[in-house]
Amino acid sequence: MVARRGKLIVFEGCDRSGKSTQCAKLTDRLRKEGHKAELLKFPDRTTSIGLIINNYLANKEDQSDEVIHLLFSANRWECMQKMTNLLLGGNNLVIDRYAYSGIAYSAAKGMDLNWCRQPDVGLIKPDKVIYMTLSENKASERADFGEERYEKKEFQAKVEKIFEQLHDPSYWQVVNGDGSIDEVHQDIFSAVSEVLSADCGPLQKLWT
Ligand code: FDM
Ligand code: MG
Repeated sequence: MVARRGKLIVFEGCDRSGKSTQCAKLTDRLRKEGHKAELLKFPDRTTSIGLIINNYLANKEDQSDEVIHLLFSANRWECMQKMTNLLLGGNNLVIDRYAYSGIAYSAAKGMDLNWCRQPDVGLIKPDKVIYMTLSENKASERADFGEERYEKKEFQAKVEKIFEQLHDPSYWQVVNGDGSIDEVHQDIFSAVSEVLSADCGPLQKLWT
């Protein structure tokens, strides 16, 4: 019998919504419960494309909006073979940001949303997107933004608007990130448990 494939769980949301903390907690929990799980993150700053992205985000290097958009997408494409192998090998993948961030952050600059979507058409489609929200109140209680490009309140509000446009209720789950780390984790874990026990069929391609 062929082993069941792993599930692709993507976390999305604005900066400071708690994605990275929750991704790590979910991965730990899945492992403790006996599932195979790996944590990945985009951008993957360790590749040569990722290094250019890192310099761009750190404001050390400029790129045109189109070029940086395509590099973020290429940074996902360069990981597709590895992701396919892991999933088909029965590993569940937890991913901190994916193509939706790619579109949201670029379109928030005023770029055409449809143009922004094209380079990511055909990536592996997530089985579930956990979209984390945060109320204004809670956002202001959290530590200040860092120094990276995009870490500005007004820009994040635009990004949020685009995420709302991308929201697809057929496979997105909105999780309110206002609660304590453990409360939010519990919400996420129950949503993910359902996906893990479901038969999601073969891997699918995004937006095809
Ligand atoms: N970001 C992230 C993009 O602009 N496009 C993308 O495709 C991705 C994956 O990069 F501001 C932005 C979002 C964020 C920045 O992400 C770095 P992290 O999660 O803060 O490292
Ligand atoms: Mg950041």
